[in-house]
Amino acid sequence: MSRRKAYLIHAIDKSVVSSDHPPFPFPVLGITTVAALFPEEEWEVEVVDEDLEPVDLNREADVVGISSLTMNAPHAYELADYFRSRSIPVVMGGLHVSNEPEEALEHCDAVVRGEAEGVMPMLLADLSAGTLKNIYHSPKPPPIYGKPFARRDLLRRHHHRHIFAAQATRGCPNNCEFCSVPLFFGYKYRPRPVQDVVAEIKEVSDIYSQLNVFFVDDNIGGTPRYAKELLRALIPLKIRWASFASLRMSEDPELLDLAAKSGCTQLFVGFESLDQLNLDIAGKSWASTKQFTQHVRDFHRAGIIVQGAFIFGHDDDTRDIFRRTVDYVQESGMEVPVFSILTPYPGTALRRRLIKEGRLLEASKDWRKYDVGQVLFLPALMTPDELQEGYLWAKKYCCAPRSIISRLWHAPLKNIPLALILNFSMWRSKMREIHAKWEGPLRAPAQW
Ligand code: B12
Ligand code: SF4
Repeated sequence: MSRRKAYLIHAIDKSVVSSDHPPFPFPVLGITTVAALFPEEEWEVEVVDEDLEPVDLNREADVVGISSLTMNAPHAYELADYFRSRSIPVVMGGLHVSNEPEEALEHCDAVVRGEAEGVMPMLLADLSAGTLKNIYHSPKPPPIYGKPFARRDLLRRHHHRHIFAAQATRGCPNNCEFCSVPLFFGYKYRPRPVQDVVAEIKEVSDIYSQLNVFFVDDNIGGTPRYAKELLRALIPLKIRWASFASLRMSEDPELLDLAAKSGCTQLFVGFESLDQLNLDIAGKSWASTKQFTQHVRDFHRAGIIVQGAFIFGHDDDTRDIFRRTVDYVQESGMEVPVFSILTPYPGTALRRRLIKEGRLLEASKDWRKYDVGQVLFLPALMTPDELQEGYLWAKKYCCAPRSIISRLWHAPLKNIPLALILNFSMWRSKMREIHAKWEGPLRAPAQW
């Protein structure tokens, strides 16, 4: 019996200028994880990542699956409309459509809300029987152990040249007001068995002399006991790795030591704001701004580069927040600052609050603007223009070669070569965004 064909698309709207994108294609894990849920004996699966190649609109398929983030949703809907007009059933999944299923169903036949693992067998059976339902939703977060592993083999070779994407845990018990992760992946860390993670990495570690792994976990140190077990198991693999971590990770010297020994080079850490009231409003009162510098020092003591994330536009932000944040990151020794504008993503408590307060702007109706670099709501203590310009100014200032050099002056010597590469490799995408949106000067306006 010939196998049926699935055409799976990681939708990217190339007309949207988002920043902070790595200068190489990212080996996406969402759509390749979904691909692995199609039994190989029944399905021939093809994956296309629009970041790298266009969708083949003439492709024959028995089903088209589309994954998209919020900013790519309108484009993903165009693709869905097109394939549907060719009478091919279209299934959509991912964070955006999970929060906006009714909107998505105007363009596709079925929406998978939440993680795909729990519902794909039923969806595929219904598809075969011609009884596809509109919505598939697993009542509980599905188990994430054992095989099948993500079908990375379906991506282009070029995807794997720079980085190997892996995931050890899903979910997050923190409840930051602006974040879409906990509602989607659950309010608890769900770790995969260490042997699964190691087996997956081992499958490729023999091919590359130096494997760079990016753990897409939201907080790699979130469950210290599990994290320590994982990191001990990673040591013999001699990889280099990076991930996201919370400030708390720096308070556990044993964890930091194991991270360094297992090859951790850099961690992306959410500082969010220099203003304690903002952290409290955002549901992050467990973090203390007074400890920020100590956290940076602790990561540095382990030889780990800090990519520090700050969000502008919190309710207690006044016009001086841009200057203060820039001064802080330049002096703190953190190697790579990452700035964004508070963004009311669907499904977040922030969005619900701003709607209740009548503060969403007209621009918020355009999903393409959800690239974390545009003002979509009325800030409390400044105008939307001030927020937009302040964000772009801060970004431009920290991107300037002389700012990079002076910032790294305060960083540990050992971190400098990689830190230079990281700063300059993101430089192009950051400058592209700045030039597309703003032509203001590098000097801060006097009123800041
Ligand atoms: C790795 C990562 C990246 C990578 C790769 C992006 C990608 N789409 O894979 C890079 C660095 C490129 C990136 C960029 C950006 N990112 Co990002 N990223 C992540 C991160 C940390 C992990 C993604 C991941 O691999 N998850 C693991 C996989 C297994 O999960 P998944 O993709 O959701 O897929 C599962 C389900 O959703 C479902 N599913 C998904 N697709 C489909 C399709 C079908 C047909 C079906 C049935 C099911 C299904 O099944 C999968 C298995 O269960 C997430 C945080 C997170 N926890 O998800 C943020 C996240 C996705 N990113 C986010 C943002 C905002 C961005 C940027 C805008 C940031 C910026 N400054 O520019 C850009 C956008 C780039 C673009 N043009 O699209 C937000 C998205 C919010 C939203 N609602 O859109 C997130 C959630 C972070 C956050 N805390 O808010 N990102
Ligand atoms: S921002 Fe990070 S710590 Fe906060 S809820 Fe989202 S994933 Fe968790």
